[in-house]
Amino acid sequence: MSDIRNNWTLDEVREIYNMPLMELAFRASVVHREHQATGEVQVCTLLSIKTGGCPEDCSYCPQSARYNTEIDPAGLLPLDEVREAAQKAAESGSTRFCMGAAWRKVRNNKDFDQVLSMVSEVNDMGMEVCATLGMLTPEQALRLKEAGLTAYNHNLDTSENYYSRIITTRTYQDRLETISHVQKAKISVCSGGIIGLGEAHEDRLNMLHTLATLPEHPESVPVNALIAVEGTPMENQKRVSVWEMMRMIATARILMPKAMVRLSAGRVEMPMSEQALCFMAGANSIFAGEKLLTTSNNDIDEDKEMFELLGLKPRAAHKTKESVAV
Ligand code: SAM
Ligand code: DTB
Ligand code: SF4
Repeated sequence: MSDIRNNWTLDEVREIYNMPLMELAFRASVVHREHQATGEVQVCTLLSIKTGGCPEDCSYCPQSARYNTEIDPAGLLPLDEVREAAQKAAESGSTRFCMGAAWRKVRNNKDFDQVLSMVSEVNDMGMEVCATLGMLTPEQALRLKEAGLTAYNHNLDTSENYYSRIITTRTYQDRLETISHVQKAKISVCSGGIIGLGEAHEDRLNMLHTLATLPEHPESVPVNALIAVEGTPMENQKRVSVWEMMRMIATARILMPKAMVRLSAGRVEMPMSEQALCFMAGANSIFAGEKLLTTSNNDIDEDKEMFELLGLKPRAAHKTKESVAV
């Protein structure tokens, strides 16, 4: 049985990442069998609870106020709409509901109180609850935990070296600090990145090295392929290939055997055969539902058909007793 290690060296990560692809995928598959329920895929649904108008300059993001994209900025959604969306997601088989806000950081105001109510309502429905709201203080992380938050998404996005080429309004260290606050509050960390931003292979493997040497591995690792949105500085980037996605997913699986590795943004562009290759390489989670945050996602019926065809089944919600409402 392969060990869970937090002391991977960069050389080891590089060696794994650069293996011949078929060998890499096979090894990842072996690790997957040892540590995960094969055939089970976690199905998550996203909802943008506050859209657009973000002060940050993340060059991939259609929600940054600095770029001219087709997003209509909108304030925080009312609780009713969130409840309805979560109900619908649960009915269609999702077990994790993830709420995203286009904020730089959380502020202690009425909006945050309302987000806490959203978290607690979704938790009461028996779903795993995730949020992605930007930077958090240790106290805010504790309040989210108390409200029943299962996981917090905060992506590293790329390597420390390449970070300032993509985002200038915050640092890698800011990102790592929020992740640490989340871990200290005993909330599961969801953290991964995006490929296709013009980064080198060395940046990709450096990011995976950072994730795999955190004090605790993230509970989930989303691997996003850039969605090149018109109006953003990344609009002309070339689409990443399935081979690049497989390499990221398989390396993440080997480095972090217990993590849910999520085939995230970019899935909408992939035929079933390409998605199957990603599952074989160790992916075991997806975002389902009409939309990601602002961009369109795979058709729900096609996803159902794919699960049947590949013999996959949705994973049940995994919740600790104390976070399940009675
Ligand atoms: N504002 C918060 C933050 O940045 O942490 C939460 C929302 S933000 C939209 C969440 C994540 O979505 C980003 O970290 C990034 O990884 C991903 N994302 C945003 N735009 C994307 C795009 N065009 N293609 C792929 N992933 C994207
Ligand atoms: C993640 O890693 N990918 C999701 C979720 N975490 C928040 C977001 C993808 C966003 C894609 C662009 C959009 O729909 O706006
Ligand atoms: Fe804002 Fe998050 Fe988009 Fe960056 S990724 S612009 S912080 S919403």
